[in-house]
Amino acid sequence: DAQSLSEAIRLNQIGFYPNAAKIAVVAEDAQGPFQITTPDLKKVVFTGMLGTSRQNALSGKTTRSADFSSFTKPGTYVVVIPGMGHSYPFEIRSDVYRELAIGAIKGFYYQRTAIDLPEKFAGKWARPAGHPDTRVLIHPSAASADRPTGTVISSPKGWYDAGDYNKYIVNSGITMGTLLSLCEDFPDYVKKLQTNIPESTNKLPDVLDEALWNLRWMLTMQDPSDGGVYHKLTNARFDGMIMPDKATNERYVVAKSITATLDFAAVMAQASRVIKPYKNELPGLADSCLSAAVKAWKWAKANPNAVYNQQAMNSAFDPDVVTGGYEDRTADDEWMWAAVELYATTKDDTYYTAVTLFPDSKTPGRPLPLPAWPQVRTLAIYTLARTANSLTALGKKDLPAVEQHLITLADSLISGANQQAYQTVMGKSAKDFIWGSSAEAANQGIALIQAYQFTNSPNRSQYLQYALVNLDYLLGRNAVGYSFVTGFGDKTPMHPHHRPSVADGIDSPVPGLLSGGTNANAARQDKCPGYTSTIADEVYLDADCSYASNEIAINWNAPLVYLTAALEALQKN
Ligand code: 9MR
Repeated sequence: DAQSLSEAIRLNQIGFYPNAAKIAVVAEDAQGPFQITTPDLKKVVFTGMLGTSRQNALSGKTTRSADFSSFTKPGTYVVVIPGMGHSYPFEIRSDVYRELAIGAIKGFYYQRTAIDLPEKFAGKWARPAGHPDTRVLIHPSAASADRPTGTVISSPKGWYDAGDYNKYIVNSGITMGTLLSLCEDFPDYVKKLQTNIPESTNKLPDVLDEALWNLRWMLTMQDPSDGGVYHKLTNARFDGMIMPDKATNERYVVAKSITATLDFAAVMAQASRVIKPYKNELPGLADSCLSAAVKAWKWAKANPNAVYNQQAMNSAFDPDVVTGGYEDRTADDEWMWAAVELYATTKDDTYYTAVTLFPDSKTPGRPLPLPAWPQVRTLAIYTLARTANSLTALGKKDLPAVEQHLITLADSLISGANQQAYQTVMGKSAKDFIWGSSAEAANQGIALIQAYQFTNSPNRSQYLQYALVNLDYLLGRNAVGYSFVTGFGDKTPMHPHHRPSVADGIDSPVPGLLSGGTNANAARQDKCPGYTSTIADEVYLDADCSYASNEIAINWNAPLVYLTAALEALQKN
């Protein structure tokens, strides 16, 4: 009855902008009228009819939507379907995702290594520092004349990658690229996002301060003698589910790799541009970043075949290292990204001509791939678009191709989205539901925002609308009914695969972290007992052993930060 909560009514559990599309999707067969009421169900403020049915291409199940877009009055409400029940509450408000944007940035603070998180900043999730990383061993795979096996180096700061306690350059690369891009694309808006961190009182936007915590770690991962960058800083094997300060196993840096070194070059080159305005606050840092980037590029030129191969490494060296591999045998995309960032920062054409961007022989006639840790070529295209006005003639002549790439990608994303069971861009294909699918949804949203910002497509306004729709997906309008962000919404992950959240003895997990989300292959990959469905868009389990569907990771949180903050920056009410 109308008095009880119905989990079949799926909607964005945070809410909607007053003038935005507002849709709830009913995941059970239902028809007839629906209402919007106050949370106490006493006052009906809007009445509508459920729409025509849609069939879920992945499960065959029927959905119908309750469209209340024309209701614009700010307030807190629920959707009621007579005879079925009511939804979780949601808000209509002009800056309705502001707290989420701040919370998602703050998520990175909770991932910091090597610093106490006092109550003043961390609230009930206060904890002592873990992993100072001031005594890190050179693993035999990383030995050089200057730094033989067993040499002790200091490589402090940075964020924990995910639910584990290691630090990986490749994954830091795309994460930093995404956060720095937010700072570059919305420089004024990011200043308004105060996250209550130790650096909040300085002149930098908090999200940039947060990114610098990891940037300073990344700088220590470059071998000063040759410019190569170690693939990761890690334990030999994963820690147990214990607090960071209790995890004191030996740490190593392992082999330098081509992907780590090129991702590092891209990040340092972009960072150099982004922090340039803060000369007084960060004396010399922009120059240091650029020279680190150039040095890394030179190493890459001399070592193009240095792919990271953990199995080969383990058969040659001891101890075996069995933590996250971030292995990627093709570096053509990392070359593109590094080349474009170096070119955009230095305006030196030789970086631009070092790679072939147009035509991109790997994606002829196809939409560009969404950014992900092993696939960064599209980050190069975004940067050409965002720096279009300051490029040399050589880059400028390719801007029509850049625009066309962005439009082709965006059009392919919005095509058919309205027919999808949840009317989202996310989930049109079972292929969306990979490990870390929540980041796919967020990166689809970012792609749409890039096309909205940097093209003249007649579909621009739809791009922005559909970016918002993917936030609806992330916050509850999906086949499992979860808002995938810890602490944001009513039905949220309570048991993420996240060591501090498991070990801290506090019921609520650390907030502002994006669960990897639905993953068609999760049951096979993590063998956590309890999965209840094998349908691609339903394989999700809120249990801490379900690391293939319910871990958190910095490369997933970063696109959540970008999407949420960019939507807030762009809203016009
Ligand atoms: O995000 C990574 C995903 O694309 C891979 O399929 C998966 C298995 O290799 O690894 C994921 O990355 C994990 C990393 O290896 C270690 N830290 C946790 C990461 C998130 O699960």
